[in-house]
Amino acid sequence: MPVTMRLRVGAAALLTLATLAAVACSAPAAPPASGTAPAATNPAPAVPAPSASQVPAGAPEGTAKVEGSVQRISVDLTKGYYDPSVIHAKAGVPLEISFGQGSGCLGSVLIPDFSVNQDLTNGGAVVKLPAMKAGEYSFSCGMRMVYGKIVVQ
Ligand SMILES: [Cu+2]
Repeated sequence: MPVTMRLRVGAAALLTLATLAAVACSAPAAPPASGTAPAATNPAPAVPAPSASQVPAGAPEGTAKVEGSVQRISVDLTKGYYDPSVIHAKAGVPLEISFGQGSGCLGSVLIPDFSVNQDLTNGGAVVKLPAMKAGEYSFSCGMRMVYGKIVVQ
């Protein structure tokens, strides 16, 4: 019996830690149980739209520049999000994205469709993607908290 007790206490402590971690990660979680909502950094829109692509509306956009047989674009991370967050690119042309230095939350970038998991903490990195078909390809920070997408046309 005492073992069971200890396990229960341990599980409760883990749950508390998980809750704290979720709050620290700032992703909008379950609505607060009681009336007073915690102060949010950004006032949340009245109707949050959970969509496949989690790039916020009005996020900065940019278009990759075709240079010979590749297209290139630079993405700045110094503001705590991807600038641009929406990258417009041409189908059928390899794309090189030059991600700037990232730290903390933005210390790595994931592009699941191309199995990219790139560290950005040593001055950033150039991620080379193959020629793509038309479509949308999302990318995010390592914790999947900050999102961007590549829109290929
Ligand atoms: Cu993150």
